[in-house]
Amino acid sequence: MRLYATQTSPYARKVRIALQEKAIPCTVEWVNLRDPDHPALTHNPLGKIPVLLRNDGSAVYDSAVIIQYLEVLYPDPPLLPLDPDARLEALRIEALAGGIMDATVSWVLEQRRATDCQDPDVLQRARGKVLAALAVLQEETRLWVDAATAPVLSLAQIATVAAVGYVDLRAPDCLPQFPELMTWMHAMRLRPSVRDTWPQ
Ligand SMILES: N[C@@H](CCC(=O)N[C@@H](CS)C(=O)NCC(=O)O)C(=O)O
Repeated sequence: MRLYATQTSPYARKVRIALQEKAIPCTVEWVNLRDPDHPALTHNPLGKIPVLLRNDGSAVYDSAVIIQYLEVLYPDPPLLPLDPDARLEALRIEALAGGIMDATVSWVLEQRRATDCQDPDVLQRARGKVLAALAVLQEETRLWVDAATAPVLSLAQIATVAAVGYVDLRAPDCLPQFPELMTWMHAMRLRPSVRDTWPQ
């Protein structure tokens, strides 16, 4: 299998951590999203990464679908609980973390516009979403004190690491008001799958 990714994409990082946690062999190919002919475009008409290319040549996207595919193909060790309520809860946290990624990307794109073209409402709304969702994730991490040394990370934890890591990269001033979340993230750096995928 081959994964098209960039080193900073939080969506791709979620998949990269899952691959490493499950010890699934996969070649990672870095993509330059500014290249109008980048290879992921051949497989995903939206031109977005991550894209997982299966050995039969078919493609799987987006990150949530790729994780579900990996979970079916390699059920051991599981990233999701079997209990329906616990499973739903994990998927909710994955969606919340995905929302942080989306809102941070919107904030970054708006910031990159010329100052006089930036819409303060867009900036404020995006930042408000990030802060509100980080507060919820901080509550979740209180239950995950042993995650750094657990046998395997859960999908909820993986998605949290990817989302908070991306905020740390792009909007680090959002984080100091969440000291427990930052402490948890710091501890998670001990884990090879987290350390090896740290955005550069
Ligand atoms: N919902 C998608 C989002 C993927 C996404 O937006 N990826 C960004 C990189 S961080 C991308 O490929 N952007 C290029 C583009 O939109 O053309 C997922 O979870 O995979």
